[in-house]
Order: sequence, then C-alpha cells, then structure tokens
Amino acid sequence: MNQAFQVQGMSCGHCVRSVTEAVRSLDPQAEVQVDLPSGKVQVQSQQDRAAIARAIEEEGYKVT
Ligand SMILES: [Cu+2]
Repeated sequence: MNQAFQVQGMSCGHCVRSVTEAVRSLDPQAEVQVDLPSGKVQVQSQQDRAAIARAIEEEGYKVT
C-alpha cells in the first residue's frame, strides 16, 4: 500500500537517511522515497499509517 506523508524539518541527506531508516526499522521491506525540497515522503508498506508517522516523529521530525 502506498502512503504519502508530509514531513517538516528535513534539511539534508542525513535527515533523509534518518527518516528512511526509521521507517525501515518498522518494516524492513518498506520502499521509502523522500523528496527533500518538498518534504514529501512516499512509503510502500503494509504497516499502519500511524505507526509509520510515529517512527518518523521519534526521529525528531514533524508529520503534518
Ligand atoms: Cu539533515
């Protein structure tokens, strides 16, 4: 299932990696695509949307 998140606070490649790894720690099979300029994060995963959002927020970013 493809899920789109709008994430605030990502500013560099390190942030992209943090967000990607946060989602993958929840679902190792997840496909994660981050568009840094727009803050849009696309996740291909069966995981619960709220759980994914929480994992991203635990890294210090804001899901809007
Ligand atoms: Cu960064």
